[in-house]
Amino acid sequence: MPSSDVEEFRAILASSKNIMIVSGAGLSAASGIATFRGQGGRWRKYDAQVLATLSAWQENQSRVWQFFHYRREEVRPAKPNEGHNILARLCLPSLRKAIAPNATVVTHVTQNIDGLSSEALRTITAELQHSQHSQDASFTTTPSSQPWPDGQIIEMHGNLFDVVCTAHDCDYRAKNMDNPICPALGGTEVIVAEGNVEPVVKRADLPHCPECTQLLRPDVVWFGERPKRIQEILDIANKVDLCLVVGTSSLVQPASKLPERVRAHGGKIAVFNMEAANHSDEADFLFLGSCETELGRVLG
Ligand code: BJW
Ligand code: ZN
Repeated sequence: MPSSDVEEFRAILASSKNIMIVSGAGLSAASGIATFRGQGGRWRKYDAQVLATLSAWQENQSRVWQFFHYRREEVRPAKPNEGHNILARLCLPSLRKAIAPNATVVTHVTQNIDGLSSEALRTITAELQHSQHSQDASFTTTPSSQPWPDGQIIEMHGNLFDVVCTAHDCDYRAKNMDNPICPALGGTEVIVAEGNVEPVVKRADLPHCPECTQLLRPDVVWFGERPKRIQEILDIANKVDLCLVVGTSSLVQPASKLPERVRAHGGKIAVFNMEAANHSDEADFLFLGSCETELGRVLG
């Protein structure tokens, strides 16, 4: 049975050299973002899981773009919560010294596409730079471009504000913060569309590539697609001696398999979740409760 002994956990944390955090939608719940499988895991009459597929996209690009436009507008005003902030502090050497003095690398692999973990890290780093803590001052967070060990946050399922061209012979990919992303989607986020009545946005009015004019899609990872930087993530998991699994149902591969990989070479697993989730009985530690409060209580 997993332990919930805080002192025992802190001793493991203090001796760990390589630490990995694997987070999911529960981490952003306190920021007002709906989880995938909990209450709010539906949009209009659709299951979010069904819309996060290539076949949903192929069947109805207007609907899938409206879903992602809705989620961009949900996330836009959201702010990182205490859970994001605590994990960001764990990623920064000068701020983790007291609790993880032996850690040389802490990598946060998030399944979330809301960008809030990166925002927390950026904000705390800027505060550090401002107060001239030179040890961390060279740290920058350009999330998806930095190789390990410097890129401490990996958004393995992409980011809501990234777009990619769907043309096979075009490699256009960009950050897009436009509000709305195109005029035709503006306002569709407030339409509930009961029954079969839903707005149809013509293909020509959806976001298009500025380089080749083909359709753009959100640069997120749908079922059946290869997660971002997956080889790098697997290499990290092969080396870490402590893995914190935070706010994820651990139902989606390959994220759900990362703890198993850590355990295979003797690494420890600590789960932080509102309730016992998939695989949590195999963990070394289980801290039940909301992660924004439990992370603070347990990590100190
Ligand atoms: C709190 C809390 C609080 C709440 N505090 N806790 C059979 C057929 C077809 C495919 C497969 C198959 N079997 C396996 C597969 C593979 C498939 C898969 O796993 N499917 C399963 C569902 C069966 N996986 C894939 O296809 C992946 N790709 C892949 O495997 O490629 C092959 C490959 C592997 C390795 C190397 C190379 C190649 C891709 C998966 C992509 C997932 N995409 C989505 C959508 C992203 C875009 C979008 O958001 O729209 O990602 S699906 C969705 O699930 C989203 C999430 O990131 C992901 C995980 O969800 P998460 O974060 O765990 O959220 P919830 O809602 O499930 O859980 C929230 C948890 O928080 C709960 O436990 C709560 O209790 C808790 N909680 N409040 C603490 N305050
Ligand atoms: Zn293009």
